[in-house]
Amino acid sequence: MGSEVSGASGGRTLSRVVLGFGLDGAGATGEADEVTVPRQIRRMKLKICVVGDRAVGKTSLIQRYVFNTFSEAYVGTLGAKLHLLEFSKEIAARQLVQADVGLFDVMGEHGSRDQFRDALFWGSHGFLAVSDLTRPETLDSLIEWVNTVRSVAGAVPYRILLNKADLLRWSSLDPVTEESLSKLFPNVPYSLVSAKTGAEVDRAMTLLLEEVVDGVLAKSRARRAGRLAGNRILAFALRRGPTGVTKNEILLAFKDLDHNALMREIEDLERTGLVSREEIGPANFRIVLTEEGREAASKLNLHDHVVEEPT
Ligand SMILES: Nc1nc2c(ncn2[C@@H]2O[C@H](COP(=O)(O)OP(=O)(O)O)[C@@H](O)[C@H]2O)c(=O)[nH]1
Ligand SMILES: [Mg+2]
Repeated sequence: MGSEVSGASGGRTLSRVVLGFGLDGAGATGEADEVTVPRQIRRMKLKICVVGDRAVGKTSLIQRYVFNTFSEAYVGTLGAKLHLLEFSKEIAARQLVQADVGLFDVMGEHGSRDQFRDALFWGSHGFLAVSDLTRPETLDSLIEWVNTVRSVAGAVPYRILLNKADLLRWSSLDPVTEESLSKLFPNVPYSLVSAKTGAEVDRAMTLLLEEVVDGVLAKSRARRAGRLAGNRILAFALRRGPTGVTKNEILLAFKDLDHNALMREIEDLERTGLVSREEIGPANFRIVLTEEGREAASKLNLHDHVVEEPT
């Protein structure tokens, strides 16, 4: 199946900052004192797919978003086409997220979707599910697209785009579409868009990307918290020496942490050979640092990981 890449390597740089942080702009005015310098830049790479039946307007929406153009001609997409762009979001005072976004324009055939689902959707961080407002059946079949992408990529965020809003007689949704939406996609955000006029296209994409970025940040926060918990357990066990610590003591000492996450951390410490575990009674165990664990624990900066001993 065909696959094309457009982007910096294609001669034309498709660099696009959607939510401008103002670095370039401020620099260009020469007003150095107005330049806001981010204290921290967090980079990430995101894969976003655009899915939906043939001719709903996936390619047109991407063309509108990336190049700000539109064509009436229908040229079916072969395989998948990749566009590279940039997205920035200020997440806190002087904290900037800079995402390299790979936007995948996926061919709308059900056959290729099902045959190449893993290759197409693996690693997606989010997706746009597009239907054609003038063909209600394209909204009904969207549920299959959603299920297919999520079966490969997991429960990633997505947004429904109801395209060709310019062809609607009224500016709001008809009751039938509204009912399908709430039945098939309860609580899923959606936008009425038009690739032809450009209405709402930028906003819809920005909202999805913001949700995706927030999700990625939340995941990495959880991972960091997990690592920290692992370190705290190591530090705790180091102080105990050969006596080790029991599960119940750990649970008492780390009341602020989620029980399951704590158990996962202990399992990881055991799997990586840092602690050895001995069952004591039906629902309790004791962990003792291995030599490797002692070495790892003594390298930790224990002042950063103060543990409240149970009293
Ligand atoms: N009136 C109108 N036509 C559209 C719109 N978006 C796409 N089209 C037309 O619908 C046809 C299919 O669009 P395309 O982007 O190729 O669909 P894809 O198969 O989903 O990629 C083309 O003839 C487009 O010009 C829109 O917002 N309004
Ligand atoms: Mg297409």
